[in-house]
Amino acid sequence: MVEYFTDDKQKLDLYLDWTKKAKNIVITSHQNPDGDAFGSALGLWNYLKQFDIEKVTFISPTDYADFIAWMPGVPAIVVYDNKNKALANELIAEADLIFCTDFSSGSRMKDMKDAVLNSFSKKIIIDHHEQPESFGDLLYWNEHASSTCELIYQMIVKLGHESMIDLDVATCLYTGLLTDTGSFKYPATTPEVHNIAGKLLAKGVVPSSINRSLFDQNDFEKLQFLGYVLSKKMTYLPEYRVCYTSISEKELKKYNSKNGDTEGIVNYGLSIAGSVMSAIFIEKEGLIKISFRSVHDFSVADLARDYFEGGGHKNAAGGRSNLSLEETVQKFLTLLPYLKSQLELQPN
Ligand SMILES: [Mn+2]
Repeated sequence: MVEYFTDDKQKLDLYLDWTKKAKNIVITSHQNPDGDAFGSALGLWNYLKQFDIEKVTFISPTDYADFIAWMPGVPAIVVYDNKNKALANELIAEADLIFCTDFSSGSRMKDMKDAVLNSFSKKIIIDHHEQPESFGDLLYWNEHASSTCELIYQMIVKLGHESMIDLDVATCLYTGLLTDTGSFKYPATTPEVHNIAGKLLAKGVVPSSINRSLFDQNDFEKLQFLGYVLSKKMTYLPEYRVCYTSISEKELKKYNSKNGDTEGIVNYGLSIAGSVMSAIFIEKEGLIKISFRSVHDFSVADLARDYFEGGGHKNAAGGRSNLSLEETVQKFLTLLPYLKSQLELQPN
């Protein structure tokens, strides 16, 4: 099932045919949405709105953080929470087409998973994560793409719909390109990525305002929390070139930390000269959520998959653990001697 249909005219036509015939389309993305999750889902939503389709709804499996709450189309989002669950289930059950963007593993839809997987609707997955599951009818996938937004942009252009990329669509797609490439610095930042970004700027996107909306919306408390974490909670092990951070639920409460406030902290660990891998362990609702980042050829996707029930990309992955926070960190530390030779091998 692993294939691109980017290059398959027949499948692209099939996709367009399904879209045009659909009366009720549901778009969904992954839990704890990031810039690319919202960028791709809302980019698609703003694009599909221009077709003659009765209903197009973006249902987010979980609530979203403030840093993406300004994006075009956000007020129309249905969040799959207790209040909206019944309505969302009805929309999903009635849908004739469901798009899943920026994920390809059912579990990333959290509580919404069963409703989507059990729906008789056709399902199209658009994604760039490694090792996709095959729960969809069409998979528009490329693990080398910088972002799902890049894939959506290419899909729209291949269909000859470039003129339907209005400022709202462009704003959404630019947001995903920007955030998933770490502001155009990760290895997936190809000439094509900059080409697309340029095309989106020509549609009227203003990078300075998108950057400010995304990255300069901290409240003072959040910065103080960051200061606490960096000074008291982060450990660097030069012998392994590894940085790790752990945050307990108690600490999150003490600093009144909101959903999304811990986003990006893991990247500080990679900013240390010589560092190859950074990990953050966060205790939340009795579970330990883990984010990994790495540079060069050291794959945190393998590490997450093999030991922490997760996965992702080579240089950015996530996982989880049912052990306590201390036990999870211990488990991670006991793995390091086995990873040492690979970590040492990486250039500076
Ligand atoms: Mn993505």
